[in-house]
Amino acid sequence: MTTDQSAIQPVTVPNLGDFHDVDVIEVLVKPGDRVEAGASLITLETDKAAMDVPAPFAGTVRELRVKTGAKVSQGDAILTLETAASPPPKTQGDQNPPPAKSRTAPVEPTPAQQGDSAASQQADPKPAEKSTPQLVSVPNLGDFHDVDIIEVLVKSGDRVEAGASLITLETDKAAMDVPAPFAGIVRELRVKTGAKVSQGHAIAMIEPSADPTPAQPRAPDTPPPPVSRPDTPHPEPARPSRSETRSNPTAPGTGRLKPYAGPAVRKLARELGVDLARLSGSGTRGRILALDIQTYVRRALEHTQGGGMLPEVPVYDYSRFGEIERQPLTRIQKISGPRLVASWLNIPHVTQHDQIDITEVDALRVQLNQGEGKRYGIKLTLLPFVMKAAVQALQDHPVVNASLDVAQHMLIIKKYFHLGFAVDTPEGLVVPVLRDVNRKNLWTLAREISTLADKARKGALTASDFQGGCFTISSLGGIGGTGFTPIINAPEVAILGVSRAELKPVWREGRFVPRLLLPLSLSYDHRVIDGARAVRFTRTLAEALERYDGVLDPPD
Ligand code: CAO
Repeated sequence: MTTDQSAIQPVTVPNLGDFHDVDVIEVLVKPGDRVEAGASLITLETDKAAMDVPAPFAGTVRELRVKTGAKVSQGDAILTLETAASPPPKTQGDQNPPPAKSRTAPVEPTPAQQGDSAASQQADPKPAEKSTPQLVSVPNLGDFHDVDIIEVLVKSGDRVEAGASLITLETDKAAMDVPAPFAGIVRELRVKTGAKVSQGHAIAMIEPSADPTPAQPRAPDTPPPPVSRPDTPHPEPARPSRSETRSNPTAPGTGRLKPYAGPAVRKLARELGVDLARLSGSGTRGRILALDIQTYVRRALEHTQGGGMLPEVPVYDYSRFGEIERQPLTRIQKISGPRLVASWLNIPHVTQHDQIDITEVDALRVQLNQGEGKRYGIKLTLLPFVMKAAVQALQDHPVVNASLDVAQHMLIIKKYFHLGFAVDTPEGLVVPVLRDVNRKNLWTLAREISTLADKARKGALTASDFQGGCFTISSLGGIGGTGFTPIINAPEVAILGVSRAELKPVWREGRFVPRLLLPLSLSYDHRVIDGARAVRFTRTLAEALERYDGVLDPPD
């Protein structure tokens, strides 16, 4: 649907010189996108070069007629552009616009047309003078002057093919390469990274080669197309039109490694401080795409958050010292590893050890197991008792039932009591969450612990089973040990480690008496909890177990 002020124009593939059936490696726009004149629409690639096809005029993309992976030749439909009707689109050589092409497609300048302009700005590669160095200068840059050179891609002595990028220029709107207008050897460089150049500025003296590489995507007898449409009145393409030599692994002719990426991608890399040489491109023939940079940055961040800024632990070839077996980490280990590292590195951990006299409460536990336990078919271990006591301590010390919002300088205190508990599974450690422990009695807790632990060992826990925890208990008492340093299950602020209860002689009223002592290890976030609070917390927990009446109280 068009208004009388607008028209829908087809845009087709321009003259590609000797090339036919060229791969479309990227479609850069979609229906509905508004594009400026000169904005790249698609990227084409031969085995020697990649080039963007620019929008011949500003407009809104209405219908796409190509797909990534398609092969196109001159005249093939790319898309239709709806444009405000009146002004004819600017074309190459806009100072003298060819009237016949003003509004009909193909209206974009062909590479040959573009090259004409470039040729006028650059050396004329006269074969007869191939041994005489020719001056190559900056082509027409449209409205741009004093443009930054952000990269000099060749050095004196380099052999370059026609179309190989010599320098990369960058304005605040676009990045563009200046290609070699002919093949040859760089005899003298006349620019440096950081310099500012305008049209006509000398770039290099290049001695034309006796054996120019013919297979460049350019029209015969013209230099490769300029990198950005020099006469585009508003050269603000998101991805500027350009021609680019393929440069992976080696930029043709330059004899040096140069990442294979377009100027827009290179610009993005520069902005993010990414060294493109470290990336492998996922595009056709290894071309580096913006997505590759995003993925690289994301991984780098994850790595950093996981300790990447620390000196790395070396990995040796251990087989030099004896027989080894390589065992892949389990899925759970792969997930939990970075989280443990994040917690360990981000939280200043302190571990407070204590021991609790559970002689009476354990006797009660045995008694309950022999009575109701048998009737219900449930066996009480110490864990549900510890959970109930932990809730009492959390209620008395709310800062322990909290999470820290570092950015907002806030402590978020939770009024609910969902406790995580570590379960040892063949695949690794998992921490399901038992909800509303304050509202459940010992038997319910024992049953739910058993159900969740079974689920965990079968790998059947769902996402909701892991969510919402306030405080974690890691009980190794069934296995042994006298104390350990549990790692806080961030973003919680404390974790309680429980070791094996042991019968020990305790001095009481002038004599040693045998008492069952349960070792506890509370690791806490020292930004939130100080040592006195931590000891008070474990003391409250101890008293709740020692008095055990509270533990058996009916649920809240
Ligand atoms: N002291 C002495 N005995 C203890 C005890 C303690 N602190 N805790 C448990 N026991 C006893 C139990 O009473 C039970 O005895 P019986 O076999 O005589 O009945 C036995 O040890 C085994 O208990 P359990 O471990 O099966 O049950 P639980 O409720 O104590 O624990 C669960 C359940 C799921 C937490 C536990 O099985 C588990 O997986 N623990 C591992 C946690 C872990 O790996 N933490 C590491 C974190 S840091 O890497």
